[in-house]
Amino acid sequence: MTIKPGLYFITDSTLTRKDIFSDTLKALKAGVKTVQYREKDVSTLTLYENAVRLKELCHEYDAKFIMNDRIDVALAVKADGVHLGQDDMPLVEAQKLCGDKMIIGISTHSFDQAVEAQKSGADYIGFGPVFGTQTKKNAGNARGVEEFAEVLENVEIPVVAIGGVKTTNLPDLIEVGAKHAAVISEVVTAESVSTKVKEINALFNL
Ligand code: TZP
Ligand code: MG
Repeated sequence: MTIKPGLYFITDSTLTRKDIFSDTLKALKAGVKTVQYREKDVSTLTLYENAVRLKELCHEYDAKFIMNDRIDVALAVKADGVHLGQDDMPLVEAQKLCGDKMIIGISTHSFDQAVEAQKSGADYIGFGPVFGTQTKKNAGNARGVEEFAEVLENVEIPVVAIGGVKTTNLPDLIEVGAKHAAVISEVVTAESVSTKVKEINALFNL
């Protein structure tokens, strides 16, 4: 089980013009099929309660709900998946905890990490930052389109481009074969979340 092509929407409660629920609903109505709940500075109780609400919304629109960082919250709310960084729970332990029904995505920041994550059984990977971004603290150097293309050529599982992706540079990624992109600021700061989501998915011919 893995994720569908197109925009992989990630919530951001600090950048949103309104709130994560309103953004998620608009993104779902505009056709998004994967939503990640990413939240860094709230209590576990708030994370859990928000995750319950977001998962319900996603399932109303036949979309997958992915919990960022926290396997415990993902399991508690029966999320469709969990997304783990290089410093989160090791993939092999996550697989034991989550079983084979949950999607496990891994953040990767180099060609070697991408190949390793696939070898270890990730269901998909995030790769980036492909371009410069202010959204993630310490995101590291932009990896560029060339390295992203190399990853696509050598990895069979879905590769989600992330970091500074915008409607203006997404065509460059699609040209080298991108089928998935995760976008935060360009979507949640847009005047219309719905219009932006549709623009992005239209670039993927969706
Ligand atoms: N991981 C790598 S870059 C990034 C994350 C979570 C932030 C992407 O946000 P934006 O606003 O689309 O650049
Ligand atoms: Mg993480």
